Amino acid sequence: MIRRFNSYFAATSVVWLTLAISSYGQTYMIDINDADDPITETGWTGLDAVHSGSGSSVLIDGISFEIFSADGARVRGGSASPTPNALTGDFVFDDGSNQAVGMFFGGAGDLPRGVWQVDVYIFDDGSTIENQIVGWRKDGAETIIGTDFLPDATNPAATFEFLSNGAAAYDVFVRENNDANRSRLNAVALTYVRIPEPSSVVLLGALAALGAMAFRHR
Ligand SMILES: [Ca+2]
Ligand SMILES: [Ca+2]
Ligand SMILES: [Ca+2]
Ligand SMILES: [Ca+2]
Repeated sequence: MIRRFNSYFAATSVVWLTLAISSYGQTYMIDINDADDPITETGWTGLDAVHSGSGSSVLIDGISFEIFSADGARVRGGSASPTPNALTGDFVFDDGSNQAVGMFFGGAGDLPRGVWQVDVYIFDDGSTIENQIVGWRKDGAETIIGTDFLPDATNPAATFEFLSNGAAAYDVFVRENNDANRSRLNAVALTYVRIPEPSSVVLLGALAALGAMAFRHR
């Protein structure tokens, strides 16, 4: 009876680990473009956002990465010579006091359980945008990472991690925090960086069960 339980436990644990490990290192690199004049950075997936309005999206691995609360999208310098480059030269924006722009990481349960790293690109070569609030939401509940992230022409303006429980809906947002009243979101990289903590328990259990099976088969 115990042996049967161990075999079952090992088999299910190995399946679970395979699923977890297959997701490990997965990166979604999304370059937000202006749909009227799109240019996508090499190696990135383009999200062509409407020039005026909100709600544009791109579907990857069944996850809909969707822009929310944007006034629209712009490309500085045009697609032929975006400034400063094809990644941060284009963006979605929302102007006005306390306005925010963000990106949904799919709907409820779409983002696999685990620790995810988010790289947020914020820049506008055509206007002064100053410091920004950056945060993420779980089913609409905000967690603020910081309130004074500065725009950066080439590197992520903010990088942070959050834990997905595999059931809720998650998103990232950028909100203006200065007198310029301008929020910008140029690109987002989302990377599965760690197997969830409980997996170490599962792993030990699987190894113990496999060890028992090996011992039994000698
Ligand atoms: Ca972009
Ligand atoms: Ca682009
Ligand atoms: Ca607005
Ligand atoms: Ca303001």
